[in-house]
Amino acid sequence: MAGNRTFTMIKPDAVENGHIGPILAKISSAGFRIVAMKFTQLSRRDAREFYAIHKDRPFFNELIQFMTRGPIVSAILEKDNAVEDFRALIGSTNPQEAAEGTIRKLYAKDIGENAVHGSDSDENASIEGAFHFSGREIYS
Ligand code: 3AN
Repeated sequence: MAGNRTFTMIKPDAVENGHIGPILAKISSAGFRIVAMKFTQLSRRDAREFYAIHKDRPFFNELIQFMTRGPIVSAILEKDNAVEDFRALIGSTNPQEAAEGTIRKLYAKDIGENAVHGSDSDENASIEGAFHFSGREIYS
């Protein structure tokens, strides 16, 4: 059975461009409940650990530079079928391929600066949520 939580970040580009409010409104009106949230900034060490799976990809350094250049909003979201439904709400990694009305279509510039993160599996949602939040920061 699909899990009911996912993890997201509103990335530095979207924060810089004043899109926190509109993105949270889309998330809320799509039926997700926020169970943890913080405004924070990733250190280089945090970002390298969070994105360790991409460490051999050619865009890794660019990704770390981007994700640490300013503040982000990180959150854990709850909804039935959360991971899949949230991936649908944000759209394809490359905003040019994202469906109309998706968060990336509306707010992302390109495949690197793509406004939001969404976990790609229940297992990663759990790992990523625990990376950003301690137990007492998560509403239960
Ligand atoms: P998603 O965020 O849609 O799950 P992943 O996991 O393939 O996509 O990539 C993680 C992050 O790495 C992306 N959100 C994006 O910021 C960055 N990224 C992915 N592909 C590229 C690329 N070709 N060039 C630059 N950055 C990339």
